[in-house]
Amino acid sequence: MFNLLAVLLMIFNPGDDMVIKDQWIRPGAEKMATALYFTLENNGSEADTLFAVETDIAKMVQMHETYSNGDVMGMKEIGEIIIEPKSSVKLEPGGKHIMVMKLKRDIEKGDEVEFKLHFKQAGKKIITAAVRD
Ligand SMILES: [Cu+2]
Repeated sequence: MFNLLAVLLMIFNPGDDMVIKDQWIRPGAEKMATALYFTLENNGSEADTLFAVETDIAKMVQMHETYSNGDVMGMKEIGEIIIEPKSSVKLEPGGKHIMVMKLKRDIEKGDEVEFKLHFKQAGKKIITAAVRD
């Protein structure tokens, strides 16, 4: 009986296949930009896509990827992040990140900031990121 319930929960809660962990955000000053990082772990059997990130603390949020072209380093907007089944994607300094722009207030070490992540399969997920360097 318990196993049946577990199976039913798995079927009707596909969102649980997506685990978001190790989230953190750098400090930032009002009107400036900062970056959010986390690891996405897709335990499901289908690929999933992160297509939007929202927060109340900034006027604009984009998904970015860092690139290097010879000696030139830059970053560009990517429209989505795809997480293949049974694999994970790590956002980290020098790689993919969430650019949090036009901050509405200062965020400082020790603060916690809430974000909403939108996935095609897993739906909406809310995370709380600690502010640190
Ligand atoms: Cu960026």
